[in-house]
Amino acid sequence: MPLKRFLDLCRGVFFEVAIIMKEKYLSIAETLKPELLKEKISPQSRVTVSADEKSLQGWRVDTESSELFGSILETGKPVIYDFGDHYAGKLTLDLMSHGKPVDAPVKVKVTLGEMPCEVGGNLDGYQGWISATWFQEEIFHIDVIPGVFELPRRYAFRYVKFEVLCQSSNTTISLKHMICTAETSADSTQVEPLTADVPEILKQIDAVSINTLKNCMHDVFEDGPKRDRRLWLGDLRLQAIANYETFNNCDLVKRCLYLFGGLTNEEGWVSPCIFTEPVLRADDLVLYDYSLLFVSTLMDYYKASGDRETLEDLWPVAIKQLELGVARLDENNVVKDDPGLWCFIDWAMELNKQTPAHAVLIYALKSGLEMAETLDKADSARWISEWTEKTREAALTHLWDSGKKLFISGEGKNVSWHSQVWMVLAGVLPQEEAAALIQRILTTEGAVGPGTPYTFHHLIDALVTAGLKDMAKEQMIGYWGEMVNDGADCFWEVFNPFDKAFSPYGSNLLNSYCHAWSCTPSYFIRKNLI
Ligand code: RAM
Repeated sequence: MPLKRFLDLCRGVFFEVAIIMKEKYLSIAETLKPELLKEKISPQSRVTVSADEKSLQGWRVDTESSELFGSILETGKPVIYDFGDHYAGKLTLDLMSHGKPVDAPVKVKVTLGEMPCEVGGNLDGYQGWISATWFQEEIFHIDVIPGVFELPRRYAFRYVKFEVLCQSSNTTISLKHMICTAETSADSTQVEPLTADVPEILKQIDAVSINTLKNCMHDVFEDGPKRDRRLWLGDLRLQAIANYETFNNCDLVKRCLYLFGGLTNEEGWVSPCIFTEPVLRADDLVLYDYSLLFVSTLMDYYKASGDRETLEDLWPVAIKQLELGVARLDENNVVKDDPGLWCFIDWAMELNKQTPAHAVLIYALKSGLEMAETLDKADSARWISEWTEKTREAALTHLWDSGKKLFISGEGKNVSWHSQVWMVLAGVLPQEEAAALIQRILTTEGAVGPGTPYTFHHLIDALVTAGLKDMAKEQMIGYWGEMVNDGADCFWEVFNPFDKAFSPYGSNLLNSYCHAWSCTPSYFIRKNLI
Protein backbone atom coordinates (compact mmCIF):
# COMPACT_ATOMS: atom_id res chain seq x y z
CA MET A 1 0.00 0.00 0.00
CA PRO A 2 1.40 3.45 -0.85
CA LEU A 3 2.51 5.40 2.23
CA LYS A 4 0.07 8.26 1.64
CA ARG A 5 -2.90 5.89 1.51
CA PHE A 6 -1.71 4.17 4.67
CA LEU A 7 -1.36 7.51 6.51
CA ASP A 8 -4.83 8.61 5.36
CA LEU A 9 -6.26 5.34 6.67
CA CYS A 10 -4.53 5.81 10.03
CA ARG A 11 -5.85 9.36 10.26
CA GLY A 12 -9.36 8.15 9.46
CA VAL A 13 -9.21 5.49 12.19
CA PHE A 14 -7.82 8.05 14.63
CA PHE A 15 -10.71 10.46 13.97
CA GLU A 16 -13.28 7.71 14.34
CA VAL A 17 -11.82 6.65 17.69
CA ALA A 18 -11.81 10.29 18.79
CA ILE A 19 -15.49 10.67 17.85
CA ILE A 20 -16.41 7.47 19.74
CA MET A 21 -14.52 8.74 22.81
CA LYS A 22 -16.30 12.11 22.65
CA GLU A 23 -19.69 10.40 22.41
CA LYS A 24 -18.80 8.27 25.39
CA TYR A 25 -17.79 11.35 27.40
CA LEU A 26 -21.03 13.15 26.56
CA SER A 27 -23.17 10.16 27.42
CA ILE A 28 -21.46 9.87 30.82
CA ALA A 29 -22.10 13.59 31.37
CA GLU A 30 -25.78 13.04 30.53
CA THR A 31 -26.17 10.35 33.22
CA LEU A 32 -24.86 12.82 35.80
CA LYS A 33 -27.50 15.49 35.20
CA PRO A 34 -28.57 16.69 38.64
CA GLU A 35 -32.04 17.02 40.17
CA LEU A 36 -32.80 20.62 41.00
CA LEU A 37 -33.87 21.33 44.58
CA LYS A 38 -36.67 23.89 44.84
CA GLU A 39 -37.76 26.20 47.62
CA LYS A 40 -40.60 28.73 47.77
CA ILE A 41 -39.60 32.18 49.01
CA SER A 42 -41.75 35.27 49.73
CA PRO A 43 -40.56 38.87 49.65
CA GLN A 44 -39.54 40.41 52.96
CA SER A 45 -40.49 44.02 52.41
CA ARG A 46 -41.58 46.72 50.01
CA VAL A 47 -38.86 49.28 49.42
CA THR A 48 -38.02 52.47 47.60
CA VAL A 49 -34.77 52.79 45.69
CA SER A 50 -33.54 56.31 45.12
CA ALA A 51 -30.46 57.99 43.67
CA ASP A 52 -28.04 59.00 46.43
CA GLU A 53 -24.37 59.77 45.81
CA LYS A 54 -23.37 58.61 49.30
CA SER A 55 -24.87 55.12 48.97
CA LEU A 56 -23.24 52.07 47.41
CA GLN A 57 -23.06 52.56 43.63
CA GLY A 58 -25.21 55.67 44.06
CA TRP A 59 -28.46 53.92 45.06
CA ARG A 60 -30.14 53.99 48.43
CA VAL A 61 -32.73 51.46 49.62
CA ASP A 62 -35.37 52.34 52.23
CA THR A 63 -38.17 50.21 53.57
CA GLU A 64 -41.44 51.66 52.35
CA SER A 65 -43.97 49.43 54.00
CA SER A 66 -44.20 46.22 55.95
CA GLU A 67 -47.60 45.68 54.33
CA LEU A 68 -46.58 43.77 51.24
CA PHE A 69 -49.68 43.20 49.18
CA GLY A 70 -53.22 44.37 48.58
CA SER A 71 -52.78 48.02 47.60
CA ILE A 72 -54.26 49.09 44.28
CA LEU A 73 -51.68 49.24 41.47
CA GLU A 74 -51.89 52.52 39.61
CA THR A 75 -50.62 52.94 36.07
CA GLY A 76 -47.06 54.29 35.98
CA LYS A 77 -46.47 53.89 39.73
CA PRO A 78 -44.05 51.00 40.25
CA VAL A 79 -43.72 49.02 43.46
CA ILE A 80 -40.43 47.39 44.45
CA TYR A 81 -40.13 44.21 46.52
CA ASP A 82 -37.05 43.08 48.40
CA PHE A 83 -36.70 39.32 48.90
CA GLY A 84 -34.05 39.95 51.57
CA ASP A 85 -31.47 37.69 49.90
CA HIS A 86 -30.25 36.70 46.45
CA TYR A 87 -32.02 33.84 44.66
CA ALA A 88 -31.92 32.14 41.27
CA GLY A 89 -35.31 30.87 40.23
CA LYS A 90 -38.76 31.44 38.78
CA LEU A 91 -41.19 34.19 39.75
CA THR A 92 -44.96 33.80 40.10
CA LEU A 93 -47.40 36.68 40.45
CA ASP A 94 -50.82 36.22 41.97
CA LEU A 95 -53.09 39.07 40.86
CA MET A 96 -56.51 40.12 42.16
CA SER A 97 -59.15 42.36 40.66
CA HIS A 98 -61.47 44.70 42.53
CA GLY A 99 -64.94 45.79 41.50
CA LYS A 100 -65.75 45.42 37.82
CA PRO A 101 -64.41 42.47 35.79
CA VAL A 102 -61.08 43.04 34.04
CA ASP A 103 -62.30 43.75 30.51
CA ALA A 104 -58.95 44.13 28.71
CA PRO A 105 -55.45 42.68 29.08
CA VAL A 106 -53.22 44.47 31.56
CA LYS A 107 -49.77 45.46 30.29
CA VAL A 108 -47.10 45.19 32.97
CA LYS A 109 -43.36 45.60 33.22
CA VAL A 110 -41.38 43.44 35.62
CA THR A 111 -37.73 44.32 36.29
CA LEU A 112 -35.65 41.95 38.37
CA GLY A 113 -32.35 43.01 39.88
CA GLU A 114 -29.53 41.49 41.84
CA MET A 115 -28.65 45.01 42.98
CA PRO A 116 -30.52 48.27 43.63
CA CYS A 117 -28.90 49.87 40.53
CA GLU A 118 -30.86 47.49 38.30
CA VAL A 119 -34.28 48.47 39.66
CA GLY A 120 -33.54 52.06 40.71
CA GLY A 121 -32.78 53.73 37.44
CA ASN A 122 -33.70 53.53 33.85
CA LEU A 123 -31.93 50.94 31.73
CA ASP A 124 -32.55 52.78 28.46
CA GLY A 125 -29.29 54.77 28.34
CA TYR A 126 -27.12 51.63 28.43
CA GLN A 127 -24.03 51.96 26.22
CA GLY A 128 -21.91 48.96 27.21
CA TRP A 129 -20.42 46.45 24.80
CA ILE A 130 -22.31 43.31 25.80
CA SER A 131 -25.90 42.70 24.81
CA ALA A 132 -28.51 44.80 26.62
CA THR A 133 -30.76 41.74 26.51
CA TRP A 134 -29.01 40.57 29.68
CA PHE A 135 -31.16 43.09 31.56
CA GLN A 136 -33.81 41.18 33.43
CA GLU A 137 -36.64 43.38 32.24
CA GLU A 138 -39.86 41.96 30.80
CA ILE A 139 -43.08 43.37 29.43
CA PHE A 140 -46.20 41.16 29.45
CA HIS A 141 -49.84 41.37 28.60
CA ILE A 142 -51.75 39.49 31.28
CA ASP A 143 -55.13 38.31 30.00
CA VAL A 144 -56.66 36.59 33.00
CA ILE A 145 -57.07 38.50 36.27
CA PRO A 146 -57.75 37.35 38.96
CA GLY A 147 -55.19 34.67 38.28
CA VAL A 148 -51.68 33.39 38.69
CA PHE A 149 -49.03 34.37 36.17
CA GLU A 150 -45.67 32.63 36.04
CA LEU A 151 -42.83 34.46 34.32
CA PRO A 152 -41.35 32.17 31.69
CA ARG A 153 -37.63 32.49 32.42
CA ARG A 154 -35.30 31.77 35.30
CA TYR A 155 -33.95 34.94 36.89
CA ALA A 156 -31.26 35.90 39.41
CA PHE A 157 -32.52 38.52 41.81
CA ARG A 158 -33.14 40.03 45.18
CA TYR A 159 -35.31 42.94 44.03
CA VAL A 160 -38.43 42.88 41.85
CA LYS A 161 -39.97 46.04 40.41
CA PHE A 162 -43.55 45.68 39.22
CA GLU A 163 -45.23 48.39 37.18
CA VAL A 164 -48.57 48.57 35.42
CA LEU A 165 -47.90 50.22 32.05
CA CYS A 166 -51.43 50.25 30.69
CA GLN A 167 -54.85 49.02 31.80
CA SER A 168 -58.49 49.62 30.90
CA SER A 169 -60.22 52.42 32.80
CA ASN A 170 -62.57 49.80 34.23
CA THR A 171 -59.73 47.81 35.75
CA THR A 172 -58.63 47.91 39.39
CA ILE A 173 -56.02 45.32 40.33
CA SER A 174 -53.63 44.49 43.14
CA LEU A 175 -51.01 41.89 43.91
CA LYS A 176 -52.22 39.16 46.23
CA HIS A 177 -48.83 37.47 46.38
CA MET A 178 -45.48 37.09 44.66
CA ILE A 179 -43.44 33.91 45.06
CA CYS A 180 -39.93 33.01 44.02
CA THR A 181 -39.33 29.32 43.43
CA ALA A 182 -35.59 29.21 44.01
CA GLU A 183 -33.64 26.49 42.21
CA THR A 184 -30.23 24.96 42.82
CA SER A 185 -28.49 21.61 42.61
CA ALA A 186 -26.56 22.40 45.82
CA ASP A 187 -27.71 20.47 48.85
CA SER A 188 -27.26 22.74 51.87
CA THR A 189 -27.59 19.85 54.34
CA GLN A 190 -24.11 18.71 53.23
CA VAL A 191 -22.40 21.87 54.50
CA GLU A 192 -20.66 21.48 57.87
CA PRO A 193 -21.23 24.50 60.12
CA LEU A 194 -18.09 26.36 61.17
CA THR A 195 -17.18 25.97 64.84
CA ALA A 196 -18.22 28.67 67.33
CA ASP A 197 -14.67 29.97 67.81
CA VAL A 198 -14.30 31.08 64.17
CA PRO A 199 -14.21 34.93 64.08
CA GLU A 200 -17.52 36.53 63.11
CA ILE A 201 -16.16 38.20 59.95
CA LEU A 202 -14.90 34.86 58.63
CA LYS A 203 -18.28 33.29 59.37
CA GLN A 204 -20.00 36.05 57.43
CA ILE A 205 -17.60 35.77 54.48
CA ASP A 206 -18.05 32.00 54.48
CA ALA A 207 -21.86 32.30 54.47
CA VAL A 208 -21.84 34.72 51.51
CA SER A 209 -19.36 32.49 49.62
CA ILE A 210 -21.63 29.50 50.13
CA ASN A 211 -24.65 31.48 48.97
CA THR A 212 -22.72 32.51 45.86
CA LEU A 213 -21.75 28.96 45.03
CA LYS A 214 -25.27 27.64 45.73
CA ASN A 215 -26.88 30.14 43.36
CA CYS A 216 -24.39 29.21 40.61
CA MET A 217 -25.08 25.46 40.86
CA HIS A 218 -27.74 24.30 38.45
CA ASP A 219 -27.64 21.77 35.61
CA VAL A 220 -23.92 22.59 35.42
CA PHE A 221 -21.72 24.95 37.43
CA GLU A 222 -22.66 28.32 35.93
CA ASP A 223 -20.40 31.37 36.06
CA GLY A 224 -23.29 33.54 37.21
CA PRO A 225 -27.04 32.88 37.35
CA LYS A 226 -27.77 36.29 35.75
CA ARG A 227 -24.87 36.35 33.30
CA ASP A 228 -23.51 34.37 31.43
CA ARG A 229 -25.46 31.40 32.89
CA ARG A 230 -22.83 29.21 31.24
CA LEU A 231 -20.19 26.69 32.11
CA TRP A 232 -16.79 28.42 31.97
CA LEU A 233 -13.66 26.46 32.73
CA GLY A 234 -11.86 29.08 34.81
CA ASP A 235 -14.92 29.47 36.98
CA LEU A 236 -15.49 25.72 37.24
CA ARG A 237 -11.99 25.17 38.60
CA LEU A 238 -12.59 27.57 41.47
CA GLN A 239 -16.18 26.48 42.13
CA ALA A 240 -15.03 22.88 42.28
CA ILE A 241 -12.48 23.48 45.04
CA ALA A 242 -14.98 25.52 47.08
CA ASN A 243 -17.58 22.81 46.49
CA TYR A 244 -15.32 20.04 47.84
CA GLU A 245 -15.15 21.93 51.15
CA THR A 246 -18.90 22.66 51.31
CA PHE A 247 -21.62 20.93 49.26
CA ASN A 248 -19.21 18.27 48.09
CA ASN A 249 -21.20 17.48 44.95
CA CYS A 250 -18.45 15.58 43.11
CA ASP A 251 -20.85 14.30 40.46
CA LEU A 252 -21.58 17.80 39.21
CA VAL A 253 -17.85 18.47 38.78
CA LYS A 254 -17.49 15.11 37.03
CA ARG A 255 -20.37 15.97 34.69
CA CYS A 256 -18.73 19.27 33.76
CA LEU A 257 -15.32 17.64 33.18
CA TYR A 258 -16.89 15.10 30.82
CA LEU A 259 -18.74 17.89 28.98
CA PHE A 260 -15.47 19.72 28.39
CA GLY A 261 -13.80 16.46 27.38
CA GLY A 262 -16.59 15.64 24.92
CA LEU A 263 -16.62 19.03 23.22
CA THR A 264 -12.98 19.68 22.33
CA ASN A 265 -12.36 21.43 19.02
CA GLU A 266 -10.76 19.91 15.91
CA GLU A 267 -7.24 20.60 17.13
CA GLY A 268 -8.07 19.04 20.49
CA TRP A 269 -8.31 22.22 22.59
CA VAL A 270 -10.75 22.19 25.47
CA SER A 271 -13.13 25.08 24.91
CA PRO A 272 -13.25 27.76 27.62
CA CYS A 273 -17.03 27.72 27.68
CA ILE A 274 -19.97 25.44 26.93
CA PHE A 275 -23.55 26.19 25.94
CA THR A 276 -25.95 23.55 27.22
CA GLU A 277 -29.06 24.73 25.32
CA PRO A 278 -30.69 24.12 22.85
CA VAL A 279 -28.03 21.48 22.22
CA LEU A 280 -24.65 20.97 23.81
CA ARG A 281 -22.11 23.14 22.03
CA ALA A 282 -18.67 24.49 22.75
CA ASP A 283 -17.83 28.14 22.22
CA ASP A 284 -15.53 28.40 19.21
CA LEU A 285 -13.12 30.57 21.19
CA VAL A 286 -9.91 29.16 22.71
CA LEU A 287 -8.48 30.73 25.86
CA TYR A 288 -4.98 29.37 26.36
CA ASP A 289 -5.01 29.55 30.17
CA TYR A 290 -8.52 28.12 30.56
CA SER A 291 -7.72 25.10 28.33
CA LEU A 292 -4.57 24.37 30.33
CA LEU A 293 -6.42 24.68 33.60
CA PHE A 294 -8.56 21.71 32.56
CA VAL A 295 -5.58 19.60 33.64
CA SER A 296 -5.51 21.08 37.14
CA THR A 297 -9.30 20.92 37.49
CA LEU A 298 -9.22 17.21 36.64
CA MET A 299 -6.38 16.52 39.06
CA ASP A 300 -8.13 18.48 41.85
CA TYR A 301 -11.24 16.41 41.16
CA TYR A 302 -9.30 13.18 41.49
CA LYS A 303 -7.75 14.31 44.78
CA ALA A 304 -11.16 15.23 46.18
CA SER A 305 -13.07 12.20 44.93
CA GLY A 306 -10.52 9.40 44.52
CA ASP A 307 -12.31 8.58 41.22
CA ARG A 308 -9.47 6.97 39.26
CA GLU A 309 -11.72 5.79 36.46
CA THR A 310 -12.56 9.37 35.48
CA LEU A 311 -8.89 10.33 35.70
CA GLU A 312 -7.97 7.50 33.35
CA ASP A 313 -10.85 8.28 31.02
CA LEU A 314 -10.02 11.96 30.65
CA TRP A 315 -6.22 11.61 30.68
CA PRO A 316 -5.99 11.84 26.85
CA VAL A 317 -7.79 15.20 26.96
CA ALA A 318 -5.48 16.47 29.70
CA ILE A 319 -2.22 15.45 28.03
CA LYS A 320 -3.44 16.94 24.76
CA GLN A 321 -3.82 20.38 26.42
CA LEU A 322 -0.22 20.18 27.62
CA GLU A 323 1.02 19.17 24.16
CA LEU A 324 -0.89 22.03 22.54
CA GLY A 325 0.30 24.39 25.28
CA VAL A 326 3.96 23.50 24.72
CA ALA A 327 3.52 23.88 20.95
CA ARG A 328 2.89 27.59 21.57
CA LEU A 329 6.42 28.21 22.90
CA ASP A 330 8.93 30.28 20.95
CA GLU A 331 12.58 29.41 20.27
CA ASN A 332 13.46 30.43 23.87
CA ASN A 333 10.79 28.12 25.32
CA VAL A 334 8.70 31.12 26.32
CA VAL A 335 4.96 31.30 25.53
CA LYS A 336 4.65 33.52 22.45
CA ASP A 337 3.36 37.02 23.07
CA ASP A 338 1.02 36.63 20.16
CA PRO A 339 -2.15 38.73 19.79
CA GLY A 340 -3.68 35.69 18.05
CA LEU A 341 -3.18 33.67 21.23
CA TRP A 342 -6.19 34.43 23.34
CA CYS A 343 -5.73 34.13 27.01
CA PHE A 344 -7.98 35.35 29.83
CA ILE A 345 -5.95 35.79 33.06
CA ASP A 346 -8.08 38.76 34.19
CA TRP A 347 -10.20 41.71 33.14
CA ALA A 348 -7.51 44.10 34.42
CA MET A 349 -6.84 46.89 31.96
CA GLU A 350 -3.26 47.42 30.68
CA LEU A 351 -2.31 43.83 31.42
CA ASN A 352 0.21 42.03 29.18
CA LYS A 353 -0.60 38.32 29.45
CA GLN A 354 2.57 36.64 28.17
CA THR A 355 4.24 35.99 31.53
CA PRO A 356 1.13 34.95 33.45
CA ALA A 357 0.23 32.66 30.53
CA HIS A 358 3.70 31.14 30.68
CA ALA A 359 3.27 30.57 34.42
CA VAL A 360 -0.13 28.94 33.89
CA LEU A 361 1.55 26.53 31.48
CA ILE A 362 4.10 25.55 34.15
CA TYR A 363 1.31 25.25 36.74
CA ALA A 364 -0.66 22.94 34.44
CA LEU A 365 2.45 20.90 33.58
CA LYS A 366 2.89 20.28 37.31
CA SER A 367 -0.67 19.02 37.66
CA GLY A 368 -0.05 16.89 34.57
CA LEU A 369 3.05 15.39 36.15
CA GLU A 370 1.12 14.38 39.27
CA MET A 371 -1.52 12.87 37.02
CA ALA A 372 0.97 10.93 34.89
CA GLU A 373 2.65 9.59 38.03
CA THR A 374 -0.70 8.60 39.56
CA LEU A 375 -1.60 6.74 36.37
CA ASP A 376 1.86 5.16 35.96
CA LYS A 377 2.45 6.80 32.59
CA ALA A 378 6.25 6.80 32.76
CA ASP A 379 6.94 8.17 29.26
CA SER A 380 4.51 11.02 29.65
CA ALA A 381 5.84 11.79 33.13
CA ARG A 382 9.34 12.08 31.67
CA TRP A 383 8.13 14.34 28.85
CA ILE A 384 6.23 16.57 31.26
CA SER A 385 9.18 16.80 33.69
CA GLU A 386 11.48 17.87 30.90
CA TRP A 387 9.11 20.62 29.76
CA THR A 388 8.47 21.78 33.32
CA GLU A 389 12.20 22.26 33.78
CA LYS A 390 12.69 23.93 30.38
CA THR A 391 9.82 26.37 30.88
CA ARG A 392 10.93 27.13 34.44
CA GLU A 393 14.44 27.91 33.26
CA ALA A 394 13.07 30.01 30.41
CA ALA A 395 11.00 32.03 32.88
CA LEU A 396 14.05 32.78 35.02
CA THR A 397 16.23 33.58 32.02
CA HIS A 398 13.87 35.59 29.83
CA LEU A 399 11.03 36.89 32.00
CA TRP A 400 12.85 37.87 35.19
CA ASP A 401 14.07 41.44 35.60
CA SER A 402 16.99 41.22 37.99
CA GLY A 403 17.06 44.99 38.51
CA LYS A 404 13.44 45.21 39.53
CA LYS A 405 13.49 41.72 41.10
CA LEU A 406 10.14 41.08 39.43
CA PHE A 407 8.79 39.08 36.52
CA ILE A 408 8.03 41.31 33.55
CA SER A 409 5.78 40.59 30.59
CA GLY A 410 5.78 41.34 26.86
CA GLU A 411 7.82 43.77 24.85
CA GLY A 412 6.71 46.68 26.99
CA LYS A 413 8.04 44.88 30.11
CA ASN A 414 4.65 45.09 31.77
CA VAL A 415 4.77 44.75 35.56
CA SER A 416 1.70 43.17 37.10
CA TRP A 417 0.50 41.34 40.18
CA HIS A 418 -0.69 38.62 37.81
CA SER A 419 2.82 37.71 36.60
CA GLN A 420 4.19 37.40 40.14
CA VAL A 421 1.16 35.60 41.53
CA TRP A 422 1.08 32.97 38.79
CA MET A 423 4.85 32.45 38.93
CA VAL A 424 4.54 31.79 42.67
CA LEU A 425 1.70 29.35 42.04
CA ALA A 426 3.80 27.67 39.34
CA GLY A 427 6.51 27.10 41.96
CA VAL A 428 9.22 28.75 39.88
CA LEU A 429 11.03 30.13 42.94
CA PRO A 430 11.92 28.56 46.29
CA GLN A 431 9.39 29.42 49.01
CA GLU A 432 11.41 32.16 50.72
CA GLU A 433 12.03 33.99 47.45
CA ALA A 434 8.41 33.53 46.47
CA ALA A 435 7.35 35.13 49.76
CA ALA A 436 9.67 38.10 49.16
CA LEU A 437 8.40 38.47 45.57
CA ILE A 438 4.76 38.51 46.48
CA GLN A 439 5.33 41.08 49.24
CA ARG A 440 7.38 43.21 46.85
CA ILE A 441 4.67 43.40 44.22
CA LEU A 442 2.07 44.45 46.78
CA THR A 443 4.04 47.65 47.33
CA THR A 444 5.28 48.26 43.77
CA GLU A 445 3.86 51.54 42.56
CA GLY A 446 2.37 51.56 39.08
CA ALA A 447 2.06 47.76 38.82
CA VAL A 448 -1.11 46.45 37.19
CA GLY A 449 -3.31 45.21 40.02
CA PRO A 450 -6.19 42.72 40.11
CA GLY A 451 -9.28 43.54 38.09
CA THR A 452 -11.48 40.84 39.56
CA PRO A 453 -11.94 38.46 42.50
CA TYR A 454 -10.59 35.79 40.11
CA THR A 455 -7.13 37.35 40.43
CA PHE A 456 -7.65 38.06 44.12
CA HIS A 457 -8.26 34.33 44.59
CA HIS A 458 -4.90 33.62 42.99
CA LEU A 459 -3.23 36.25 45.16
CA ILE A 460 -4.57 34.58 48.32
CA ASP A 461 -3.52 31.19 46.98
CA ALA A 462 -0.04 32.52 46.19
CA LEU A 463 0.29 33.94 49.72
CA VAL A 464 -0.71 30.56 51.18
CA THR A 465 1.75 28.80 48.84
CA ALA A 466 4.51 31.19 49.90
CA GLY A 467 3.81 30.35 53.56
CA LEU A 468 2.28 33.78 54.33
CA LYS A 469 -0.96 32.59 55.88
CA ASP A 470 -1.59 35.59 58.14
CA MET A 471 -1.18 37.91 55.23
CA ALA A 472 -3.47 35.74 53.13
CA LYS A 473 -6.15 35.97 55.80
CA GLU A 474 -5.68 39.73 56.11
CA GLN A 475 -5.96 40.27 52.36
CA MET A 476 -8.98 38.01 52.13
CA ILE A 477 -10.78 39.80 54.95
CA GLY A 478 -9.78 43.17 53.48
CA TYR A 479 -11.25 42.38 50.06
CA TRP A 480 -14.21 40.03 50.54
CA GLY A 481 -14.90 41.48 54.01
CA GLU A 482 -15.42 44.88 52.43
CA MET A 483 -18.05 43.40 50.11
CA VAL A 484 -19.76 41.89 53.17
CA ASN A 485 -19.65 45.24 54.95
CA ASP A 486 -21.19 46.80 51.84
CA GLY A 487 -24.14 44.45 52.30
CA ALA A 488 -23.31 41.85 49.61
CA ASP A 489 -25.56 38.78 49.83
CA CYS A 490 -23.44 37.08 47.16
CA PHE A 491 -19.94 37.93 45.94
CA TRP A 492 -19.58 39.98 42.80
CA GLU A 493 -17.90 39.25 39.48
CA VAL A 494 -16.01 42.54 39.65
CA PHE A 495 -15.16 44.41 42.84
CA ASN A 496 -12.83 47.35 42.83
CA PRO A 497 -12.75 48.78 46.39
CA PHE A 498 -11.70 52.16 44.96
CA ASP A 499 -14.45 52.29 42.33
CA LYS A 500 -17.38 50.16 43.36
CA ALA A 501 -19.33 50.88 40.19
CA PHE A 502 -16.48 49.74 37.92
CA SER A 503 -17.39 47.44 35.06
CA PRO A 504 -15.28 45.88 32.32
CA TYR A 505 -18.44 45.90 30.16
CA GLY A 506 -19.06 49.62 30.04
CA SER A 507 -21.90 49.54 32.60
CA ASN A 508 -22.17 48.13 36.10
CA LEU A 509 -25.82 47.28 35.38
CA LEU A 510 -24.62 44.19 33.54
CA ASN A 511 -21.98 43.09 36.01
CA SER A 512 -22.87 39.79 37.59
CA TYR A 513 -23.42 40.18 41.33
CA CYS A 514 -23.39 36.49 42.15
CA HIS A 515 -20.35 35.13 40.44
CA ALA A 516 -18.74 31.74 40.60
CA TRP A 517 -15.12 32.79 40.65
CA SER A 518 -15.74 34.90 43.74
CA CYS A 519 -16.91 32.03 45.94
CA THR A 520 -13.53 30.71 47.09
CA PRO A 521 -13.16 32.29 50.54
CA SER A 522 -15.02 29.20 51.86
CA TYR A 523 -12.26 27.06 50.34
CA PHE A 524 -9.54 29.08 52.07
CA ILE A 525 -11.40 29.43 55.34
CA ARG A 526 -12.24 25.73 55.59
CA LYS A 527 -9.03 24.32 54.12
CA ASN A 528 -6.16 26.62 55.04
CA LEU A 529 -6.98 29.59 57.15
CA ILE A 530 -8.55 28.42 60.41
C1 RAM B 1 -17.04 36.32 31.48
C2 RAM B 1 -17.62 35.52 32.58
C3 RAM B 1 -16.83 34.33 33.07
C4 RAM B 1 -15.40 34.35 32.68
C5 RAM B 1 -15.19 34.76 31.26
C6 RAM B 1 -13.75 34.78 30.82
O1 RAM B 1 -17.92 36.30 30.41
O2 RAM B 1 -17.83 36.42 33.59
O3 RAM B 1 -16.94 34.22 34.45
O4 RAM B 1 -14.84 33.10 32.95
O5 RAM B 1 -15.72 36.04 31.08
